[in-house]
Amino acid sequence: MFGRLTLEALPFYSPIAIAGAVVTFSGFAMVVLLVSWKRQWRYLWFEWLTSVDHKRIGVMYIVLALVMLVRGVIEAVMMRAQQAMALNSEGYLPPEHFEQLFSTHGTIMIFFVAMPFLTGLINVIVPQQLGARDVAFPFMNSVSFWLTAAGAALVAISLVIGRFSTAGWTGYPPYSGIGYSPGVGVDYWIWALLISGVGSTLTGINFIVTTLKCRAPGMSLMKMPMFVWTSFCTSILMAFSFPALTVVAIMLGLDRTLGMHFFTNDMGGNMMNFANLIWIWGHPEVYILVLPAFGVYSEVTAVFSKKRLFGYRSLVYATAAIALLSFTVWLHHFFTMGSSPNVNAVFGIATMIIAVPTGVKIFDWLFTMVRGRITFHPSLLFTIGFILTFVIGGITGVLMAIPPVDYLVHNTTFLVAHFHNMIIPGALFGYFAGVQYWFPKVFGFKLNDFWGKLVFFFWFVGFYLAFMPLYAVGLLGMPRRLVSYTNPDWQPFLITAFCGAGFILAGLCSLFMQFYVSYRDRENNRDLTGDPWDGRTLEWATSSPPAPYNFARIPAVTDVDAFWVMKQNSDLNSEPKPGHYESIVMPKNTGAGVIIGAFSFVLGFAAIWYIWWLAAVATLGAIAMLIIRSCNDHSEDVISSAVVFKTEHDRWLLAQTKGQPACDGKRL
Ligand code: HEM
Ligand SMILES: [Cu+2]
Repeated sequence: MFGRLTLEALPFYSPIAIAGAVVTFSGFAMVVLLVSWKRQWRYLWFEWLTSVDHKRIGVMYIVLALVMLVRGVIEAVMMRAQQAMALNSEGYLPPEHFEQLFSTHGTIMIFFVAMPFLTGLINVIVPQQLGARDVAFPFMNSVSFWLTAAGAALVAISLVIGRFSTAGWTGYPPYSGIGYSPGVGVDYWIWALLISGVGSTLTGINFIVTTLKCRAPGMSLMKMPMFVWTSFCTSILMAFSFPALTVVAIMLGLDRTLGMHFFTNDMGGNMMNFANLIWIWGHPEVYILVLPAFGVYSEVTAVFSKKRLFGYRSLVYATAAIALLSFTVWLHHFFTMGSSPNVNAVFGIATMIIAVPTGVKIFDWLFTMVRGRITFHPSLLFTIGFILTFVIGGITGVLMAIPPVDYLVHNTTFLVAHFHNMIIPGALFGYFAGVQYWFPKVFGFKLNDFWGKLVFFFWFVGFYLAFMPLYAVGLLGMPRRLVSYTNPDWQPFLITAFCGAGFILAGLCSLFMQFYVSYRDRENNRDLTGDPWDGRTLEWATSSPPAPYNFARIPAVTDVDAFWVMKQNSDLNSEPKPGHYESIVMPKNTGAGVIIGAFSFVLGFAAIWYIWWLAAVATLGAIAMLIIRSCNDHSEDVISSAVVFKTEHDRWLLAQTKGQPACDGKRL
């Protein structure tokens, strides 16, 4: 009846596991209680959970990412604490725990922090930058989000019921096979990736179509803002690479449950098939993470230098080149696994070539700032911090692209330092910059500047303290994923790295403090103009927060910096006139997305525990929901022209009384 699920699954085997379960469970209970106490369930359900508005879905993605980031960073600090004290001793974590920690940390950071974060930013901003009212497939967008959330929920519940994988974030067989990992851990990993991965594939498709089909009149491809370009390339990478992940996860699952032997050494299998498949997804994934951040950096440098972006065309071509090349280098992830020297050399050279378009971009950002009128907004600080730091990571990457060098540092902490050096400045800094930059657009008030600078300071300094020592200790020969060691030379580095992790934790706390302080003072930070930074692209032409339909009238575009040109040429602050507006058709909210997500979660959970009847029920439920939704002919609402006019006029009046020009582009 309950498959493998027995009371044994509860975490009474160790105090640390109990603590983890208690924190997870009480966190969840606290949210439920708080919402009930504030009587916000109706609001939450009707306004947020069932929303198909791209802006709300985007915000929910980012909230999910931040919640998971808290867990990811705490796990990181726990690992650093372990290694700081584990010289000639066991430290405080048993090996099995340490293995779960690096596996969940890696899995969470990639799939449930970075992916939802960038997808959230894309969701909020891309339709507005395109001058569109929503994405091409709003309902599919909601499904994508709830699939991602279902995957995250599986990882979260693995803390309470059963255990997570100990096979690392890439789950290489044979260790992840049923022989070496008979428990449910790897199955949790497989199902979390499967479910959220389908969501990412759908997101990719959605934004490819949105970008190609929903641009405002006049916006040719070469007039799209840089963030749209990088998001577009990211979407293409998502749509083409995530299916490989889905396939490899299914194959590993079949190996484990049906004894298929795709990846075993006997019965005709070969684990190199796994390495190839997972990195055919995995390397493009790296660029899925960084490209949207590159887009943010491009927007931020131009706006806070008060200049046109330098080398727009070269940035577009560089982005496309990076996207294309990212599919041609995957084999550098297994240089040491016995390919011929020629094969290694080819992939080594291919890898180094990616540094060229990346270098082009760095120079474009620098030249944008040269002789600009620079404002050191926190988002620009993150950009500058990124440029300084990312170059170091890039150099170590080119180093490791030389196969003989890779043999030396393979599986050492040098590699750990390298990829954090790429991902933290290259992706996370960009997402933070995006939050600092676009927050007033979404919520209608600005973030506190002082705390924003503090967030940057702690993350920046913390990064150097936490990861530069790992380069050094890696060259001294310390392998990665080590629970304890006997070489006293390593310890000072590891203690420094622990302090760095503490700084980063302080940075994360500062971010939440910044949200709190800014919310508390929101009346003073209010922005009614919709354009607090004197922006250049169309998202600043909407009001803040934007009406559900974004643009009362679809703007006409003549330039890359569409809004900038409009501001030069016309009076955007004139009073809205009745008869100026048409009625607007918008999709209605629907619970179908949440319900499909919930069924997927149940499906995953049931399959992990071999509760096959429940898995069948959940699958049928999800399919039934999809069919019911597809038969719904009343999925749209009409907002009449009178309502649109009233909304616009009220906003205009409010801005007039507050003495702020309502430069919201409604009359474009
Ligand atoms: C916030 C600061 C962070 C710290 C202090 C930190 C620390 C660590 C540590 C100690 C490990 C284990 C290293 C080992 O193999 O010995 C690790 C692994 C890893 N981290 Fe982080 N990390 C941080 C942020 C991130 C971020 C933002 C990402 C990605 C978005 C990330 C992705 C990974 C991955 C993929 C692994 C490999 C997991 C594995 O070995 O399977 N980390 N990190
Ligand atoms: Cu790679």
